[in-house]
Amino acid sequence: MQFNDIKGFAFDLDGVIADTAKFHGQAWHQTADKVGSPWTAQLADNLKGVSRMDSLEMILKAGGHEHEYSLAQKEQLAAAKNENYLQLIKTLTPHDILPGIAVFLNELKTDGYLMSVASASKNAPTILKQLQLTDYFVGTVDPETLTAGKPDPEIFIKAAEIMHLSPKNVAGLEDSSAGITAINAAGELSIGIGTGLPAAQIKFDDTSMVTINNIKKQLK
Ligand code: B16
Ligand code: MG
Repeated sequence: MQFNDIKGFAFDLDGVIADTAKFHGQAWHQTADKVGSPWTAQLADNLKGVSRMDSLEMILKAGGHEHEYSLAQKEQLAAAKNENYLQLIKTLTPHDILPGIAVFLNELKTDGYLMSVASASKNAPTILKQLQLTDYFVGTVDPETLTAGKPDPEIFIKAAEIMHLSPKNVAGLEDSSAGITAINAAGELSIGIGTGLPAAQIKFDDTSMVTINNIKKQLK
C-alpha cells in the first residue's frame, strides 16, 4: 500500500486517543474481587479492545466461575462495572489525550483527511465529548450495531463506510492485537501502538511518535 492511497483514518479510542485502559482496569479489578477471580496484569492486557460482556466472561473464567452466574446476574455485574467506570471517566479532560494525538489529529484535519472512530466502547461518544474531540470525526461506529466484535473486521469496515471510503483507502490505528487483526482482515493499513503487535504493518512504541511523516517513512 502507498501512502497516497490513504484518504481516511479509523481510530480505536481506548489506548490510542486516551489512556482509559487504566480506568477499565480499575473497574474490572473490583469486579474480579467481587466474584473471587484473580486479577493479573496479563488478564488486564487481554481485556483491551474486548466488549463489556466478553470481558466479564473472561474475568469469570479466570477464576473458574463462568457457570455460577445467570444471564441476569452477569448483566448486573457488567452494569455495576460500567457505573464505576463512568464515575472514573468523569475526571477526563483534554489533558488526558495521549501524547502526540492532538497534534496528529490537527495535522490530519489540516491536510484534509477524514477521521472516524472504531471503538468497542459504548462510552466512546461520552469520552470524546469530555476530551473535546467530537468535531474531528465524521462519526463513531455504534458497537450496538455490530454482529461481531474485534478481531472480526466489521467495526473497521463500518468505520470506512462512515467516511464513504473503501477500506483500501483507510488506515486503522489500534493498541490491541484483536484490533490489529480486525484492521488487517478489513483490508486497511494497520498502525499498531505499543509493543507486542507483530501483525501491525506499521509500528509505533507509543502515541508520541505517530505523525504523517513517520507513517510515510515506515511505508517506504
Ligand atoms: P465499554 P477500544 C474497548 O475500547 C476497551 O479497550 C475495552 O477494555 C472495553 O471493555 C471495551 O471498549 C468496551 O467498553 O464497557 O465502555 O462499552 O479499545 O475498542 O476503544
Ligand atoms: Mg484500544
